[in-house]
Amino acid sequence: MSVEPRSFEQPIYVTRPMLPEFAVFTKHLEAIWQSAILSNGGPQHVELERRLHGPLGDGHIALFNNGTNALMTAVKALDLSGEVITTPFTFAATPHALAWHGIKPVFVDIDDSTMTLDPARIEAAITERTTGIFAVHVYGNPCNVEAIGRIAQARGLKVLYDGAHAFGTKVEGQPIAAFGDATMFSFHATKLFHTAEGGAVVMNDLDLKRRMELLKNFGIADEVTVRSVGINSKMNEIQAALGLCVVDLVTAEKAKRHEIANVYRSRLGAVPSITMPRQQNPDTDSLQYFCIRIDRDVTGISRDDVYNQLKRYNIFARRYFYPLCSDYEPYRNFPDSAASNLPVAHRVGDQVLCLPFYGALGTAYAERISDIVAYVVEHGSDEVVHAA
Ligand code: T4K
Repeated sequence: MSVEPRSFEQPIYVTRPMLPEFAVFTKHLEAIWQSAILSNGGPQHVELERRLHGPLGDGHIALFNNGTNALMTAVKALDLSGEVITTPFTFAATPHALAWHGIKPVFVDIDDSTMTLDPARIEAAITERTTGIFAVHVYGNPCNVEAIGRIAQARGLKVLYDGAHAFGTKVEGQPIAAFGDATMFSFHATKLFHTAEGGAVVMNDLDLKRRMELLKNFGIADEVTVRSVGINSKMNEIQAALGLCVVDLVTAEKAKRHEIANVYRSRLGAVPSITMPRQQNPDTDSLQYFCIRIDRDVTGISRDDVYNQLKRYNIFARRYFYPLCSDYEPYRNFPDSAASNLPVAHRVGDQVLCLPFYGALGTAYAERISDIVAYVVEHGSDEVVHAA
């Protein structure tokens, strides 16, 4: 392509939250106002928990005020301690949920195709202090749950999954939360399904669910009994009400995202140096992000060149997840954080670029974005002269 595409007049972000009709939301608000129940497991909370069994499966669901508190509560409820094996290719919340409890995250390299924890490298990282495996379904790509489950069982380890991006993901017909001891889902505004801020943990063990409920409410068992050192990480009624409105929109949103993915796929699939994510199926994948990879070795154009040039066209793509968590200040001096221990994660972290991906973007904008990405890759890091 030799004619330079036009810039966008307005900034285009990596995502925009799905919002229900305002009147639909205010109907729920009216009910909340009438009841004067604003938190602590009120009717909206109860109803949302019930509705989420559809996308999240039959496990026990505990709702939270955000995904990070959900993870921190799960780490405590699972009684993890010492060292826990995890991935460096994730959001800060993953290792922080361990370190906050004084647990050492042990970073293990990822698989190049799924970008999730590589089971072949887990065994070598297990020590007598290891109590669990904490893997992430990155972008909603399922981890190798069978292999991780086998290792955990053989070595007596707990398995916690960070499924922040995996709302509705299925593996061989089973909801992703069927695997491991517990799975966290984030309901942040940037997620496919959201409650502005929020999250959930899904688990199969009823005792674990009871512990989670206790811990998220100060450890209070009843008016006169505080059983454990808990925190306050409860989802409130306004969050739950928003969730009840948004959950009805998810299927249509996924269909729109699928069309956008097809546009990106068809327009960018043949661009040298760009690798597409695997084809996603709206029935079994979350369609949370559309993340391409740009291999500098092919054309000399780096991911950062493209990322920076896109901003000049008013496109704010994101480098999820760069830098790696193992390079963050609290973790970078760990022996396992050495780049030589994490070569795949470093390569992937240097290549990924999440393109704008949300239903309201529309296919016409996705076409324009694709043309700009292709143009930028073709013209490299040269100073691009912008059309008005
Ligand atoms: N584990 C993993 C693997 C995660 O990815 C995350 C969160 C967590 C755990 C923790 O879950 P939570 O505690 O957050 O529930 C965002 C989100 O804040 C974060 O939830 C998410 N992962 C992470 C991948 O992305 P930022 O710093 O990139 O977000 P921000 O504010 O730059 O938003 C990105 C774009 O989205 C903006 O440019 C515009 C748009 N946006 C954002 C918000 C908040 C909107 O249009 N409306 C909005 O309200 O972290």
